[in-house]
Amino acid sequence: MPLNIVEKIFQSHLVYGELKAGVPVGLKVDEVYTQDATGTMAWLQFEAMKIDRVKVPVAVSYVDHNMVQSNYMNPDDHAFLQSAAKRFGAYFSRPGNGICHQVNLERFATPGWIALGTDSHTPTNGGAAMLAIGVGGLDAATVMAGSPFELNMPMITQIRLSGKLRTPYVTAMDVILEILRRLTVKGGVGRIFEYGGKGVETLDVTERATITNMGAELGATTSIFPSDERTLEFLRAQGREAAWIELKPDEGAKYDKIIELDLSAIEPMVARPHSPDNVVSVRELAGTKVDQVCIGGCTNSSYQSMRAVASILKGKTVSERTNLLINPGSRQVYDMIARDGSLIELLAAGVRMLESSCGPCIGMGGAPGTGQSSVRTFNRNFEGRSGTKDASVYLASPVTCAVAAIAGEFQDVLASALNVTALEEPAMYPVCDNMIIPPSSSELEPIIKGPNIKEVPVKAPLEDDINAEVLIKLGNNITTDDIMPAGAKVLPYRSNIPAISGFVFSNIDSEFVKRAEEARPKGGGIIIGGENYGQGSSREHAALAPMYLGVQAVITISFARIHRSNLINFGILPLTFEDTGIIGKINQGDRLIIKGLKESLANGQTYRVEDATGGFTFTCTSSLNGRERDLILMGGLLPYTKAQTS
Ligand code: MIC
Ligand code: SF4
Repeated sequence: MPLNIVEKIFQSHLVYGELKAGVPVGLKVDEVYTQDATGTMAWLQFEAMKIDRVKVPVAVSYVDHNMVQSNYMNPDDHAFLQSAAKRFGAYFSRPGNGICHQVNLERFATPGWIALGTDSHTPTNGGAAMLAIGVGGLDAATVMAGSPFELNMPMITQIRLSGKLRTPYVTAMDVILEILRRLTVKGGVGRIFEYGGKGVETLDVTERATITNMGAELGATTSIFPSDERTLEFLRAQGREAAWIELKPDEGAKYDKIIELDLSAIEPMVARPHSPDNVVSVRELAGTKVDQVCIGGCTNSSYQSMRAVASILKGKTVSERTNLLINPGSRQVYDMIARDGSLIELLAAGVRMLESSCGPCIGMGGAPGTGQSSVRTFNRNFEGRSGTKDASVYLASPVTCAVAAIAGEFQDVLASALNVTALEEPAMYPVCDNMIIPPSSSELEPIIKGPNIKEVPVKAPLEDDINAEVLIKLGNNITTDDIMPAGAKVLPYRSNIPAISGFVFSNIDSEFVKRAEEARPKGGGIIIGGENYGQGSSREHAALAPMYLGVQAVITISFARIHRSNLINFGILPLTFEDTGIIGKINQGDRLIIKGLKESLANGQTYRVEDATGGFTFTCTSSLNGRERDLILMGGLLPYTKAQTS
């Protein structure tokens, strides 16, 4: 049977299951990587499993998010991660070396391999034909401990590219913004996007990586490009030619759906506040004032992008009403713009250069002023994520951003006379891995834990009844940033669940935590959500902290993939409404009673829910597979793994 690329990779890594959409499959994983904001939990959980060394061929621990060192907490986390990497046999990418996805693409991405990363933008590596999936920290820890990775086989959609981008005006960022405009933030749920068609060869690996990076915003499990001559060029330029294999779909390979996209018809696009799918053409925004511009991050940090920006800014000055911040995604890219003189051009134009880290993308510095607008080459513009609640954040390409920075407002990029150096893939990147500490051979390394690093809390096994209060009722597309905010104030508590729990829903409802704490001794709480609940980041804190606050179940219309897994991993029951019409009748503060949970879990997964306050009943369902059912029964993945290994 002819296979597509995704099926080929799944087939060669299959431990159990069948390649049929919706069926659970177990996969052998080649690489696991973590970043600091999610990695401390992952490595604490790995430590709790009492395994000596990681059992995957490659494990890498990156430090890129929590870089502002306003007190001891973030540097303590970095020291912990470095010591854990040494102790357990992982590479350690030191702070300053760059953002995990950019560095992984440069130094580790391998066509045909499977990678898991504790960050939702792990699919960036799909630009180099690696099947790379974002997961929660506990899933990563379990796989590093030797388990296969289990997921329900996604549907595979082909995006068939034709034509050629109108470079330098139109870039890969505009391609993914156009796809988001068409498909929305729910369009990829349960799917993998495989790119194909003649247009593929017109894009180099870093352009492909921009597209697969932001496939995360479609809700997709991952996105992947073929491995071809362009992939070989990239790997050769990174000194990693030996990692190349050709990877193409077989003639006649099947997809559940095919979407046609003509690259030559795409124009410069912008996502408006506060969602990455709120996309319009930049023409429609021409003249809108821009107070801040940020370029870089893990979506648009290639050398080619930085060079294009520098050439637009050369000899000009950033508008006096605008601040321009640049965080190149890796030290390699920084190195290149320093060597070729771009850095001088940027500084001379008035750019504020930041270190190679996530920075303003996650509210670690670079917050806009009150009510200001910020246009960024990043991938998310959720309300409040920039660190400023009433800021208006837009997402656009590096070219659109550079033009806006000079003008102090959006400009019709296609109509501007740009002096852009459009670059081809460099023949050789300056490869230097001195900031990546290789796995040590010592198993006796001490693990360093600062006072802010606390034990991971564990839930008790499932009881037969839930009798809990509706703590909050929410709409559609609630993000994990809404549930568990990030930013310079909250992120340093990522290793301290009791402390970070104090911030759950704090951007939406400052009374939530108080209500949850009051409800905890009285049976705990329930969250009511809408469609695509938990979209966005992979942070398991958005499940772990509510669990710590006594949340027993979340009832929604539908869940985003990673968050659903995280809820199950921490023993919170994910339920969906059978009839969504009932949602209007449920109120915050209502007492919901669900009896006979174990019986329902074993037989049919249908639950009768009594709203004791409203005096009515309704039905919910769950769609847990066998393993997920066991996890819920035992209180989550940690107790489950302990039971299996003891
Ligand atoms: C993000 O972009 O939201 C993050 C911060 O990188 C997260 C991970 C985290 O919350 O630590 C992600 O994308 O998964
Ligand atoms: Fe970092 Fe932003 Fe990329 Fe997340 S999306 S990994 S915060 S640069």
